[in-house]
Amino acid sequence: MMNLYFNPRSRAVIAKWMLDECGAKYDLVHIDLQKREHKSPEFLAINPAGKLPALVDGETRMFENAAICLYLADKFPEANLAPKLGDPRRGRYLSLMVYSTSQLEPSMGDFLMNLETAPQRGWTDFKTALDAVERELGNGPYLFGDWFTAADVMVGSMFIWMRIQGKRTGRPSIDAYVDRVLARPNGLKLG
Ligand SMILES: N[C@@H](CCC(=O)N[C@@H](CS)C(=O)NCC(=O)O)C(=O)O
Repeated sequence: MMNLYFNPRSRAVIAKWMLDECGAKYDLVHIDLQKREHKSPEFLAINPAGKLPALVDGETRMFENAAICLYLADKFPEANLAPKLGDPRRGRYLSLMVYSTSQLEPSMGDFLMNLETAPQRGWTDFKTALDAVERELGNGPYLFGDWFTAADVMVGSMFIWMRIQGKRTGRPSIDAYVDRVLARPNGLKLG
């Protein structure tokens, strides 16, 4: 059985959403952030960054949502959430997975905290990130057309995070996309 180290008020909800999309069986290990259980030596042995989520699957330990989602999509091929090895769409899929956390997440963080994004950073300003997502989404409904993939879990959850903070992007195609991913039966819920 897999263990997801979890707190409902953390980004661990992203990995949980992915597990549910996969139809995986797993146990939640509740981490009390107030008690700083995520900084304990036991937890740091799983995730040296001391952040949620973390996933343990037998001998495999994982941290970072993007890595966890990539791992789960490959572990549950029957859920059909990722282009397989050799599929030409795989490159764009891997790029979007990494982009979601390396550029979209920090640029959104800058925006939400009213920080300027210096061009020397490894990510763009949020307006440029929105342009990029709009372009990749095209007419949708998902990032790979009709096909819902793990890339929608990662990219979608970033915008759901923004909704939870009470903010919308103001880009009609992205806001409609967020409504769509929020409507998934196994998906994240606001509030
Ligand atoms: N990029 C990481 C972000 C993880 C992260 O920032 N987790 C936050 C919760 S939302 C955390 O554990 N914060 C507690 C802390 O840093 O003390 C991921 O996607 O896994």
